[in-house]
Amino acid sequence: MKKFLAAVITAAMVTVPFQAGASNGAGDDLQEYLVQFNGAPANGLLQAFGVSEDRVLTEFNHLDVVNVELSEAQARGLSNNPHVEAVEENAEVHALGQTVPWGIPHVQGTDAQDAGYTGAGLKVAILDTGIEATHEDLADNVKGGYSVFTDADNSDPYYDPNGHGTHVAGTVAAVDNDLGVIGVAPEADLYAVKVLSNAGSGSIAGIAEGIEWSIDNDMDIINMSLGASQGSSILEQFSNLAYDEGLLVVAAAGNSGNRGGNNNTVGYPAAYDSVIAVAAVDQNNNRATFSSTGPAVEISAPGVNVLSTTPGDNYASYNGTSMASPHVAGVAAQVWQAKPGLSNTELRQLLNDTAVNLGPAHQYGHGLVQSLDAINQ
Ligand SMILES: [Ca+2]
Ligand SMILES: [Ca+2]
Repeated sequence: MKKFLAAVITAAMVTVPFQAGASNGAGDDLQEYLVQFNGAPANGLLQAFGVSEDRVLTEFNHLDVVNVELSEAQARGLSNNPHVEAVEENAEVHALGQTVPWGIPHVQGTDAQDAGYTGAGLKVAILDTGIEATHEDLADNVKGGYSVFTDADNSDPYYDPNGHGTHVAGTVAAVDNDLGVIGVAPEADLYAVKVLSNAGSGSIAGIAEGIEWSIDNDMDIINMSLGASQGSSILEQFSNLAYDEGLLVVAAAGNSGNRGGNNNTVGYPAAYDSVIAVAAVDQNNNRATFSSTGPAVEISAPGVNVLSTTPGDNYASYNGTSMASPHVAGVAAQVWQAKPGLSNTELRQLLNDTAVNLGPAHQYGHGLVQSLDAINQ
């Protein structure tokens, strides 16, 4: 006990000259610090440093810690005192904030955003299971929608219990805010065109109807993260029609690839000439083993561990060429915003020309889509 007292007195004595130098008056900038003591009575020690009681904002019970306003000199002095365990600035803590999914910078989406290209003014139709339009990270960008279904469970394009369409939409245009994720083109307009039921299935007629709606409602880009292994001449004609009308039509290549990457499995509508078939790569630019291959593969984008929006204000990572296709749709929105004079065929050519070659064309097409390189070309 005696030793303890002596120590405190020493501390107090050390402080005196220090106090003289550092004015405690109004001119001193005070800042909040968390100070942890190692057994010495906090009040006595603080007083010794010229810190009055009213500057103690919080005294904690479970740890010997106070939150206190100090000048920088006082903080320094306390931190050198043997009875003080720690002196830390009471730093501001923010909500965890927005996560940038790896695929967004991977396609230079972030670089293009930094250059001012956010997809603003571009209309992207998401032909899918719908979009949860109330989602906290999508609501600002969902501008319209349509369902090809008439039954009660599926007639609302903004109801997406399946989650597939909501996930795809987030990769295109999740909002740039302080929560959730961010899309490639965070200011593009999203349209929920529900052509797949809550169970995730649809028909040629439904997709055709969704394409027709997209043409009639002046969409710029159609994303179809869907496909069938069998073609349909009617579906091809509708795809061609959209392309002839000036829309850019992007679709998932399919998830029927094999380990060797040597089969011919690109699905429809992706395989049609009028539609861009998008293959999936991982973070190391390796083809996802599920990614369909064949001469129809046109371009590649991230499709493994893709974090995006899911119903219920949630977020999850999915795999699939379904996740790759919206990266290309988002890049297309950015590039088209930068170069509004391009036709859809010119835009498509530019995306292919500026993609980074990744390997065999039947696996990667022209390679990894790159937004800023296309913009700067
Ligand atoms: Ca966000
Ligand atoms: Ca094609």
